[in-house]
Amino acid sequence: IWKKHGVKKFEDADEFQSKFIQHVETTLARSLYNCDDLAAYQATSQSVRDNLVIDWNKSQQRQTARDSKRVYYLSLEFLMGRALDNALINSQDGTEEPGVQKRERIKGAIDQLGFKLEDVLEQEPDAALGNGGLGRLAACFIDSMATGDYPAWGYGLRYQYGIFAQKIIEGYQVETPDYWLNFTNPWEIERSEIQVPINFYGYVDRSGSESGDSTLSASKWIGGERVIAVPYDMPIPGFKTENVNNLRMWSARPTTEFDFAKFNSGDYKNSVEQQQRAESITAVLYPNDNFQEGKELRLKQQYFWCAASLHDIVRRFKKSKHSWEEFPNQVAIQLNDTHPTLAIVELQRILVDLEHLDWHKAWDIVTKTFAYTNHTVMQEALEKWPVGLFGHLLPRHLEIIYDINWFFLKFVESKFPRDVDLLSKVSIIEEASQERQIRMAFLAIVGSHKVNGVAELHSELIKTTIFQDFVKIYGPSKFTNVTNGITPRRWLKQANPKLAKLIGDTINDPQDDFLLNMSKLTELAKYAEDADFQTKWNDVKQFNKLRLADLIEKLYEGEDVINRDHIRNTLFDIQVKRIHEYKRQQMNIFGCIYRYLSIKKLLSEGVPINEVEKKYPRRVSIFGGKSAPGYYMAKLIIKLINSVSDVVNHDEEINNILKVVFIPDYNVSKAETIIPASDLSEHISTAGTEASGTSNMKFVMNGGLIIGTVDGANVEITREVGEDNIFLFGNLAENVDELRYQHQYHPKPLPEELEQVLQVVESGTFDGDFKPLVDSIRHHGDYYLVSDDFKSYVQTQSLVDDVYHKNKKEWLKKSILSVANVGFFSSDRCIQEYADEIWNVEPLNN
Ligand code: 26Y
Repeated sequence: IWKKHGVKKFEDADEFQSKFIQHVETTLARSLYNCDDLAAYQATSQSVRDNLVIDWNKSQQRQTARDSKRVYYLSLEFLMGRALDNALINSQDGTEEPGVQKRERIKGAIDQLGFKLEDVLEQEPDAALGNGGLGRLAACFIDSMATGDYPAWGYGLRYQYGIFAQKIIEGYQVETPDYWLNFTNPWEIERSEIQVPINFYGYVDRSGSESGDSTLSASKWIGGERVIAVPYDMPIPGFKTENVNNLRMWSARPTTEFDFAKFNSGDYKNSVEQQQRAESITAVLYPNDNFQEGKELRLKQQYFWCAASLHDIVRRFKKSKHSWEEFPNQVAIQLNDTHPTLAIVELQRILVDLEHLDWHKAWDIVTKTFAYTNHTVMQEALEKWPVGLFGHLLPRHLEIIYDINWFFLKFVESKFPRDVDLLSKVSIIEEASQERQIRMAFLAIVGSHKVNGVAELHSELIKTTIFQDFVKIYGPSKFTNVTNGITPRRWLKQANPKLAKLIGDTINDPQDDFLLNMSKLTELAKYAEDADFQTKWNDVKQFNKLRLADLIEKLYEGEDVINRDHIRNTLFDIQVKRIHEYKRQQMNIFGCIYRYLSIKKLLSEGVPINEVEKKYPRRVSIFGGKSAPGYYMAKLIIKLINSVSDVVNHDEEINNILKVVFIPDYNVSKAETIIPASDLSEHISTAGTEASGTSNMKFVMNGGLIIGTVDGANVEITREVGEDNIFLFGNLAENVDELRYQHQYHPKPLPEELEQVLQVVESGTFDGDFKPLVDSIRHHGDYYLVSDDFKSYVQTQSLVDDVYHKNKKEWLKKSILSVANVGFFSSDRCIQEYADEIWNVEPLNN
């Protein structure tokens, strides 16, 4: 009977339409007469989701039946953006008649129903459950794991509020809550039949243990507060495969347990309030990027999520009836930074306290299971938890950490006898500060079998700086590099359909195989100097620049910021990313000010504007990005950009040859419009501070050139695209320490270019008080070395002008060659490296 009534996927436009109408009339309980764009989005999504769920069920059954090793990617952030267009693109399966892709047929079907696909797609709110690079990396990875047919799940938290929405009021950032679940989310499947109890606080009861007071053998943790974890699943479709993976996100709920003590004391109201507090655990994403705060609720989030995920993983493992020794052959767990490090401790607790395994046997299983990815070398971003706070919330876990540390230090001592200095340097417990702190990165290293950085330079840096002692202890083979990547489905096909089409047409690949096999792009190289092809290439860029001009006009409420008449010879210079001193948006805006002053100077000397334009050709400098709400200096940088924008954009004398634009509320869906429009993008961090960067890869994949420092993945981008095709400048990482020392002990006058700029900023030309920003350079050691790199930055910008405006053919050639050689940065390559080098898993073919 089950077979006879089996559900079927819609296959063509006609079947899609009947699904759509069915969802409008039943799921949404509306009629076609009151179906607006939002309802059309909901009905389309429900219909597409039905298809996904059918494949999802098959994939999960297959993964279970094959009993193969599974990968679990633990990340506190998944910056997914929108799901619908991605699902439509990924539904393309290669069986279509040539030239008519599935997405195009759905588009036609929606058209017939009286809607426009573009408008329908715009209805979807971004799933903005992440801050920046780390969260977006997790999103690209699950796309590639699904596409590569890996049996892999993501585990995260279902925050009710994602990263705040940014408003700009009088030039300042103002944060407003992102209640993204306002309308029901068609992409999630609530699994309320699964309820995992999670405990906090309480005490450890060792009265029942055989060895009396030993913490090493099974101990009983009596929790003092209990909440329930309920999973919400999001299907993750692969491209050109029927494989659909799962992203499981936990939500906190109160228990239905009855608190007799409170009830008896007549404290009904309080017992309800305590229950309500449960929900606060998954209420909001912490908006800090690369900066740790040590808040108890954050630790609570981390444990809630690790405990729920491990419970789930262990339950699934137990169903397979393998022995515990088999666990690392069946399960690989990747830790996205130290945020999920508690999972290491929780697995050890499960094995020792609940499953009664011997400590060492358990620890062997744990370390073979976990691997840790580091994303930063900056001290302020490394997680540490005060022992007091930690032990109060998780008393048993603190004991286990002490025991892990004890055995670790014993091992170190046996290898390096009497090196007391070394012991205190590598101890998981830091004793130096007033209060003892748990160093989560050290715990993650000790509990993992592999540690990786995210770009070559960064992976070398962690070995020689923050983790050098661990290289000495474990040897270099525990440390490896996996250079980051991005998914070409979203960042090429979805964001830039015109470029994807031109590429497909040119290399004779109508079914977009290049999106799976990016080495095919190298065929573009032979057209790099072809005049005809260059024209088409340039036309795509112009189209995308107009699309961005429309977005900016909308955000500036009709103000015509970008002059469309000159768009063809206006260079779009873009820096979009989180605002951070180390990313040096301040250097970029100082560069804009310098350019503005230079233009004004020529004009004041009586040089006619058309002559000035020859020296300073048309440029729009575009900024976007959020600052952490409590990051004073970053917020001041945002204000300066907006104040400069105000002055420059309204100065009629300069005749629009320079514009400065701040795009509010930068997010994934805006990135999809912004990135394809860039001629030039800025990746100008102080050398040695940006672990990798991933937007650099996105810009290159869309035919933009880079101005950048020798930092993060810029190094490998240079290797891949060739040093003629990137504008590098500035000091090298190896010189940073020395330069900082010089600033402290032998300060020199600032370079005249920067001196000029700072004086104008100090003079009050731009609205706001920027003293702290200026002082950080003049008087506080210029930690990010703006003064050391400013001159070469300005010079390199003028080189950019020359190539773009005097040798457009050369520029286009660079652009085409860059795309031809960008294939290495596909996250498919990256996931294959993780699978081969770290997880030891194979794709599951149908
Ligand atoms: C401790 C906590 C508050 C915290 C929260 C978020 C710490 C760090 C972060 C986020 C870090 C992050 O996004 N790092 C970025 O990861 C990208 C992916 O590997 C890199 O490309 C990028 O260089 C790095 O800054």
